[in-house]
Amino acid sequence: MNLEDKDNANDDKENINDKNIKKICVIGLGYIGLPTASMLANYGYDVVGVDIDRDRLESIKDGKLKINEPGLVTLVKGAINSGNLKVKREPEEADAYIICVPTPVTWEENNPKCDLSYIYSAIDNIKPYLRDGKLLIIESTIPPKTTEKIFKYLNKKIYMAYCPERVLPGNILKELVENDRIIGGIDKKSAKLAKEIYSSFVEGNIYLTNPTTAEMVKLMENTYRDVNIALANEFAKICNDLDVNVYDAINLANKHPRVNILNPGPGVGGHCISVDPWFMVEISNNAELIRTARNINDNMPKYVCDLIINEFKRMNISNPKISIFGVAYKGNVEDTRESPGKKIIKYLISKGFNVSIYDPYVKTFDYPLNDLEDCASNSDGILVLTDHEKFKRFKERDVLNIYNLMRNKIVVDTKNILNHNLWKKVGFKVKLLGDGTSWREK
Ligand code: SAJ
Repeated sequence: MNLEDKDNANDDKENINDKNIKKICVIGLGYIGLPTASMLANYGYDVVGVDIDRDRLESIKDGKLKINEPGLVTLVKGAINSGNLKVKREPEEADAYIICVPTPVTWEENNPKCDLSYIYSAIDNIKPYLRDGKLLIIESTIPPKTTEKIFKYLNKKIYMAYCPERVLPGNILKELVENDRIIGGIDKKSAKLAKEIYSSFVEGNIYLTNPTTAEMVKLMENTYRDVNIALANEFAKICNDLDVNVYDAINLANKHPRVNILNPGPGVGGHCISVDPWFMVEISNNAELIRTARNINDNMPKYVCDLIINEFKRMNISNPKISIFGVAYKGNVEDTRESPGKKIIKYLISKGFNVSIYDPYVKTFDYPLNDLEDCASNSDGILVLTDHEKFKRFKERDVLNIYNLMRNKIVVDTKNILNHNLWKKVGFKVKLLGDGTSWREK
């Protein structure tokens, strides 16, 4: 249903002038809240960014961000220096409030559930300021119907909208401006007020709808990607049993005008795609394909480990040492949240492997990080888990150096990122996830 068709009693509230939104409070200064708050400040709004984490607030004030996102430091510094962005621990009086806090998945007896505790804590924090005519926007990913539930819970004559974030980590600033936005207003006026804010910096189209449709749209986008990746992963497993290279096959299949298969890998990480589809499973008994896809992707780390374990057994390697290349959840980012690497490392250690880790992009991790030489030294195999540009760009002398440091010379590429001909030329046995031929080469 389009909002234009919707007649809602909430429209009868006191009319506020569209230009009355001058001051905005953004709750949660993470990957989404900080760029959004800074962008709004740079576009002339008086913005108060709120976060419970004191260290994060200090780092923002000092311009030394914990988030490594291209262009973000400059954007934040500009916002702070302009005097339009102030960061604080507590919210304050404003015309509009935008909530950008995390919504992780929790498990209750094997059933997924969206943890809304951060949302409700933010809501309770701003409740005293949510007087008649104020605007409340939620950007965090939430299950369908949540906006309506919160509106009822607040029981106030406010304007409210759901406007899901849609940006890709690594390209946030560009996508924040260029992507289309969906705004689900609790009524027409709410949607229009929210649109007024976003249209200050968004160059894409802004579509208005109701909150439940907007919530569904967000989950559908990420679920579409998760299911597509699960399909690619299943194709990779099938190709592993055949003499077919899954990348050649996907490439050719994608020549069809209506086919667009994504790429396989060691699993799906990050805080979005690997989490959000569970909210569909939570709210509906009909989410069978979605549940299966999630399970396929969640089982990829185990599948990859079993490939390595079997290969090492076949090679009679005792006291194996494996070198993990890449623990970020995806290429060219330092973010390791929900990274498949974590599961893989844990599993291989439990199977008696000595594991060393190299990731030139990651600064802090759950396990010790090594430099390239230490990681490769006396190793029996390299397991590439992330499609970092740096891995693609290894020169012959780098590969030779790695070769000379290692005990056994096998490399398993789960992202099809290495220059295989180069690694083979140097003397490595190269195994590719999704290419059965490579696993049968002795
Ligand atoms: N991956 C594959 N195969 C692929 C593509 C990705 O295995 O072909 C893996 C990646 O390695 C990674 C995971 O999937 O582990 C997720 O990466 P991603 O690049 O697909 O997505 P995110 O999590 O970085 O960002 C996504 C984006 N969603 C969509 O493209 C539908 C982004 O636009 C959203 O704003 C973001 O989630 C979010 O916050 O929801």
